[in-house]
Amino acid sequence: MDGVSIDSLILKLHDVNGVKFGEYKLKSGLMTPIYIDLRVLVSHPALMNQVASLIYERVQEEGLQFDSVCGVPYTALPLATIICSQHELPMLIRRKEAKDYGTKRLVEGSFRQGDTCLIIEDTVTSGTSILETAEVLYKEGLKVTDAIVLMDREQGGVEMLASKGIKLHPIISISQLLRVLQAAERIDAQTAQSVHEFIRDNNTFRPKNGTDSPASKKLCVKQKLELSYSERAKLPNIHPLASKLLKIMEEKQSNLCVSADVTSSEELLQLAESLGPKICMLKTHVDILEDYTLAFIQKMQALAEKHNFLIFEDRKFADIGNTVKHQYEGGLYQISSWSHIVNAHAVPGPGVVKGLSAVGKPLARGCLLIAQMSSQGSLAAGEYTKAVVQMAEEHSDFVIGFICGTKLTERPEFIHMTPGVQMQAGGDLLGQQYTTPEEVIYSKASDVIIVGRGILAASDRLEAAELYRKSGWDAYRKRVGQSSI
Ligand code: 5BU
Repeated sequence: MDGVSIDSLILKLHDVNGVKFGEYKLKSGLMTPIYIDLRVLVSHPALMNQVASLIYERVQEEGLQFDSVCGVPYTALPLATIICSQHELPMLIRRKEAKDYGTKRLVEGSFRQGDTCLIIEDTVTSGTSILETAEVLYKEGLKVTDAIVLMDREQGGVEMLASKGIKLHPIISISQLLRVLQAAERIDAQTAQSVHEFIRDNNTFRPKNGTDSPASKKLCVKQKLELSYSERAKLPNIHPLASKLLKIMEEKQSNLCVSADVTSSEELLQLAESLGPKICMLKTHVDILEDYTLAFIQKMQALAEKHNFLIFEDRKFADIGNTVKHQYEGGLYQISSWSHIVNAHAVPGPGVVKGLSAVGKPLARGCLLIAQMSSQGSLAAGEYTKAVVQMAEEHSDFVIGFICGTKLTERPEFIHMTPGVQMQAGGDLLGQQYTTPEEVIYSKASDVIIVGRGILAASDRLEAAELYRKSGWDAYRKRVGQSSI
């Protein structure tokens, strides 16, 4: 499925009023700035066919195995019918209410106990409609492992269904929809922003921070409401590099990134060789090295391969797009040629991401936006941080996450990485502030701890790295409910 056909579909859905902006009241009484109503599709047969083809392409891309297909009544019912008819697939119909005569069946069609049924839906908010349909199918002895949805409002449906064992495959995300409509000047930046904010503030899956009682927090953990690193690695919209990182983390049981702030390349290579097995990522400040050479960086890349970690050059780009493009690609260090991940300040506006992306995207690199800093008095806070999150959402084809102190978005595709970590909370004399691995990963729900002097200043660096790895990993397991609390 290519981006062009999705983009054109989004514009057509907007043309036929399938997507509307304004003030709309939801069933729940909540006012929403975006209303998606795909019931209108039945009046547009060409569009209907296009949607059906995209859904079927997705089925093939994912290599889904199933015995029958069921559309969630009513909007997805004709979509399922078209797909099943065109590809000669058996279909099931779920009745909304059992008829009061005859067989009283809730599911029409032939099936065997233990058969797998694929669910198709037009729009997902919380995922409840899909779950309701799945529950009716379960009662009939059917299995449901996957569901495909045309439009995901990104309000927690993917996560909720995953927690119930159903993998949801969205075709269009609301962020993508907003991006395309804004690029085509169908909506302005302010409208896009208000929708982003609404979506962010109305996640149906997890109680909002601060409003949940300790008891409900505990319940969340117990019910394993949070996706594991490996589940997130498989999310349909995830950036390949974020997916790779999450897989490494799970495989090596490590959410530790060592900040290798040393000035000799020999020492850096020694660190990479000895700590390599303990870490998911090695962070560098290449410009503090006194003896940088091409041969050194090649050895570094070989060590990253050997020990399966990613390299993150903490370059903090912060200039106009055209300049950062040169800084990233050229000069003495040619960062883009060896660093899997770089970071950037959002201060210059989206141009900085566009400039970096022009170089990094073709190389399958990724970028972290600095949404918060660990240093005392940092100005990266409040509204600024929110704007950074929005910038990331609008460039999720290159931005894979954030440098931050706490989890900033419920979108599980984004990686949160936190510096300023030591076993003892505290700070240094130049404004650095430290938090513990447990606090960062468990309480603040970040994903990766970045540790420099906590390890570098230890008499036994390997032993210290293992301590941080274990502490970060235990906190993660506790968070996702893989260990007792
Ligand atoms: P420390 O020795 O663990 O304090 O090193 C922290 C590293 O993370 C160091 O390389 C900093 O440049 C880097 N860092 C940080 O400390 N705080 C931030 O907000 C950002 C980066 Br962004």
